[in-house]
Amino acid sequence: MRPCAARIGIALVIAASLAMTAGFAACINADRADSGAGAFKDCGACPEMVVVPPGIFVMGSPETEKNRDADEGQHSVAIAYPFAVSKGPVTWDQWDACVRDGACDGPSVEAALRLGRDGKPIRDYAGHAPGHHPVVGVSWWDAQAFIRWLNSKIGGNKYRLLSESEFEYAARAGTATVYWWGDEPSHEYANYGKDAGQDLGGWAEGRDQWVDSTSPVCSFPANAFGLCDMHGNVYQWVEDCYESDANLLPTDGSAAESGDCAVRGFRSNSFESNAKTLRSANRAFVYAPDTRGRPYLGFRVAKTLR
Ligand SMILES: [Ca+2]
Ligand SMILES: [Ca+2]
Repeated sequence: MRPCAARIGIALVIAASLAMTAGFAACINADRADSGAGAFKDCGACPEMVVVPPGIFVMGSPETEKNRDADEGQHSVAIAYPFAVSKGPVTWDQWDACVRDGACDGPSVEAALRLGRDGKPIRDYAGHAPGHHPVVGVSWWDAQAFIRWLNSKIGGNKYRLLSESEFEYAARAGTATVYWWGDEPSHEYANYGKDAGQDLGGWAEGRDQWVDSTSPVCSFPANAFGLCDMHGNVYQWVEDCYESDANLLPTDGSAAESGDCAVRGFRSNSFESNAKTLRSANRAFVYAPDTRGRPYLGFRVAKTLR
C-alpha cells in the first residue's frame, strides 16, 4: 500500500474519482480512533462523526426541476478534502452535556422556546421532544458555543458548522436526483409535512409517524455517505453568510463570505415543512444569527480532518 501522503496526492489530482477518494478517506480515517467503518466519536457525549470523501458535484437544480427557486443556479463544486459530518443533527442529550459543562446556555434556549414569534408566551406550550431528538430553538451563536465545547474536548479547532455547499454535497451523497432516494418525496425517508402545495403543517405517513414534532435522530435510512436527516426533521444552521446569487457562491466547498453577513442560512427541512423545501437543492430562508426559539431549527456539526 502507498503511504498516506502519496495516496492523498493522487486523490487530489483525480478528485472526481469517488473510488479513489474513498480510499483517501479510508486512509485519513485509519489514523483515527474509530467506532465503526468510517465513523468515530471524540468523547462519550460527542456526536458520532462520519467521514465524507472528497469529490466533485453539481450544486443547485436544473431549470426543469419542479418547485425550484431562482437562487438554485447550477454550478460545479470541487471538494478536494475529506471531512467528517455528524451522522445526524446534534441531539438534546449532546446539547445537555454542553449545558452541564457550563459551555452552552440551556436556560436561555428553553426560555426562548416558550415564546412565539410575537415574543409573547405560548399559552399551550407542550415542551419539546427531549433526549435523542434533535436540539431545537438554538441560535447560530448557540451552535458556535457547542462547537467551542467540542473543540475544548479535543484541544484543537477542528469542529465547525458545514458550509452550505458541503451540506448539499453531503445530502446528495453522489446523487443528482431531486432527493437522494429519487425524484419523488417520500415519507419512508424523511420526517416532513405535506407533499402537495407550499403550506406549512405536519403529516404522518408510512415510516414517518410524526405530525407535530421532531423524530428521534436517524429514525430513517442513511444516505450513501452514511448520514441521516439531511432532509427533514429539523432545519440545520450552516456557516455561510447568505449569498443569494448562486454564481457567486464558493466552488471549493468553503463557506460564503459575500452577500449578507447579518444573517445566516440553514439547510434540510423540518417536520412541519413541505416537499418543495425538502429537495436537495433547496436553499432555505435566513435568520439573524442570534435567532433563538424556533422549534424547527437545529444544527449538525462538521470536523476538519487535516
Ligand atoms: Ca412528519
Ligand atoms: Ca428555497
